Amino acid sequence: MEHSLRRELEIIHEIPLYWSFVEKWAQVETFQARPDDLLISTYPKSGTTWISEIVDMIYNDGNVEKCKRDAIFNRVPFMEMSGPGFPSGTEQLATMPSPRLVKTHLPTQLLPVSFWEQDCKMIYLARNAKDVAVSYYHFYQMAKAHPDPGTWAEFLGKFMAGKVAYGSWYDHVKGWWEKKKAYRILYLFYEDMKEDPKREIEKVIQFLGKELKENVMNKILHHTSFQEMKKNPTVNYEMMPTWAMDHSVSPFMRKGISGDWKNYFTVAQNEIFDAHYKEQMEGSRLGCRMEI
Ligand code: PPS
Repeated sequence: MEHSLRRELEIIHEIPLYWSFVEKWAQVETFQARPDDLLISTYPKSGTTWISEIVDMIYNDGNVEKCKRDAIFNRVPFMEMSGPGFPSGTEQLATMPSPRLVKTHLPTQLLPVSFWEQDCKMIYLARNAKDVAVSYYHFYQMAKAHPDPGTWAEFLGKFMAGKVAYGSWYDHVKGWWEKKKAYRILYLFYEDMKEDPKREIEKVIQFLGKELKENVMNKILHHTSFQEMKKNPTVNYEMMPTWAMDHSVSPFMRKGISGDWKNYFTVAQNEIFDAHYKEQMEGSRLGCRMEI
C-alpha cells in the first residue's frame, strides 16, 4: 500500500482531492441517491463522526448494541471515498438497504445531482475555521492519504489558501449555507453542540420527524459524549488499519473541544487569519463562534 500513501492531492472541478477519489470520480458523479437517504455533510474535521453516531443512535432508538454492529465507516459510508484496500463508498452504498445514512465532505457544486433531484434531507455541520485548521493539521499527520502537512505555519497557509483536501473552508460553509434556502438542510454548528448537545439533538430529532422518549435521549447523550466515543472502537477509527491511520502519531479522537486553536496560533498568525477571514466571509450572514 506504500505507493498509495502521502501522494500529492489532485484537482477535480477546481477542488484538491485525494488521487484515489479522483480516479473513481465517474462513480461519484453518477451516484444514485434515494429519496429517503439522509446526507450528513461537513467540511473535514467538523464533527462528522459525532453527528453520524448521534443520527445512527436516533435511527436505532438509542440501542447501543445495534450501533456497535459495525464501524461507523460501514454504518455511514463515506460516499466519495475510494482507495486501494477498501470498498468504495458508492459500492458500499449500492448494496445497503434503505434508509441509508450517507457521509460526504463535498462542496455543494461537487455533490452528485441526484441528491438535489431526490430532495433528500441533509444535515450540515459546521465548525469554526481555526479549530478545523488545528484538527486538520493533526489529521494530516496521522492519516496517510494526505500529503505531508509540513510545519504548522506551512499548513495554516495552505488551509487559508484552500490548498488542502476539499479546498476552501470558507467556500464550503458559505456554499452549504446558501443551499439551505432552497433545500431540506438542517445547518448545525459544532460549538452549539458542545454548548448544549441536548438542544441540538432535539433539533435533529424534529428535523427527522421522529419522537424519542427522555430515557432514549439520555442514552444518546451519554453514548455520544467525547469520553465515550474516544473509547468506543466502532467510532474512534481504531478499526482502520494502522498503515492508513496511525493513532500513535495523533489519535482520531484527539481533544474534542472548542478553542484549542489558542494553543497553536501565534498572535501574528491570529491577526493575519482574522483579517483574511473577514475578507473571505464578507457579505455572508453566516457566523461561527471561535470559542464557547
Ligand atoms: S473526519 O475525518 O473529517 O470525518 O473527522 P470529523 O469526525 O469530522 O472530526 C473529528 C473531530 O471531531 C472531534 N469529535 C468530537 N468532539 C466532541 N464530541 C464528540 N463526541 C466527538 N467525536 C469526535 C474529534 O476529536 C476531532 O476534533 P479534534 O479537535 O481533532 O479533537
